[in-house]
Amino acid sequence: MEENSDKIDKGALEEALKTKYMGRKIFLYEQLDSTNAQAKRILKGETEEGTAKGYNIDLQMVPQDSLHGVLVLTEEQTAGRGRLGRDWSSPKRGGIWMSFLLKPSLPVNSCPMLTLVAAVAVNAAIRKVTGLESFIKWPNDIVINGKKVCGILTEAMGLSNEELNIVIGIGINANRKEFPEELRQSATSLSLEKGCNINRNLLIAETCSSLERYYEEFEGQGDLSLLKEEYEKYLINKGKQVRVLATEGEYLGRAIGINEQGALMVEGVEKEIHTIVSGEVSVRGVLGYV
Ligand code: BTX
Repeated sequence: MEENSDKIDKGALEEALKTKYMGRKIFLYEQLDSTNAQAKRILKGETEEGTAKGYNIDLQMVPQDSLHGVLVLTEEQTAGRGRLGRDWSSPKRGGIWMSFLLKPSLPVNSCPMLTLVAAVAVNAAIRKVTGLESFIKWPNDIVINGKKVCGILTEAMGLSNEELNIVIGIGINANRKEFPEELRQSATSLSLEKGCNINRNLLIAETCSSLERYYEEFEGQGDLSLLKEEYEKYLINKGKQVRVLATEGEYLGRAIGINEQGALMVEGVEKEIHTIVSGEVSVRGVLGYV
């Protein structure tokens, strides 16, 4: 494993890529507000307005039909976003802040499942490239030793099935060594866990491969039935007591797995089964984050 890969390098990345379309067109920037926001601008053909600071290696208008699999990458985000308007800390270098643009042949209501597809894919890529024992915290986090190493934000654009576009934003704390005070208890990085820097170019390329593979399984099936086993194998919550934080209140239960649509199944104190749909609620461990 390379000790000191301090820059995302488009050449190295392309050399390592083994995909048909995922990440085959790369937009790489020194700094952006948010790769999800930039992916949407690319989709709308607004990129030449210069909203992104820094350099852009491959800035050209892209025909709409070739946008499937486009990868937007940056070394730093000034306004990285999490779910529900939360912030995502994305300092310069050290991280992998990226978004994939997809034009799925699936109905709009299947979009939330893509977050789980991406989680399986990133988890597999992290395990393969680093050898670290990462797990999935439902629905969208990758954790190592109980701390968050990656978050995923999936957004849909276009209201009809024909116009549907998806942006999958993935933030991985790769080689960063420090976190702001408020994240120290809950966040970690691959390099802190591994004890050495990891090769970000290899991890990005491997994420492209694994996302393409799992995405095709998902698209062929239209739900998560082919990925459920793999997702549950690495689901850190599985079999554990969880606290479900819903708008109507908080309750305890035991996470038993997911269904084919990606909802978390939680068994309540009276053995009743709750089907928890992502976006509506948060799930925590009884004593802490996982
Ligand atoms: P989330 O809403 O599940 O998690 C956001 C929460 O995670 C924050 O409120 C904070 O507590 C914590 N947090 C913030 N930054 C970090 C970090 N770097 N590491 C660990 N914990 C953190 C998760 O949302 C979805 C994040 C997606 C980020 C990617 S980066 C590329 C793309 N562009 C963009 O703007 N967002 C996505």
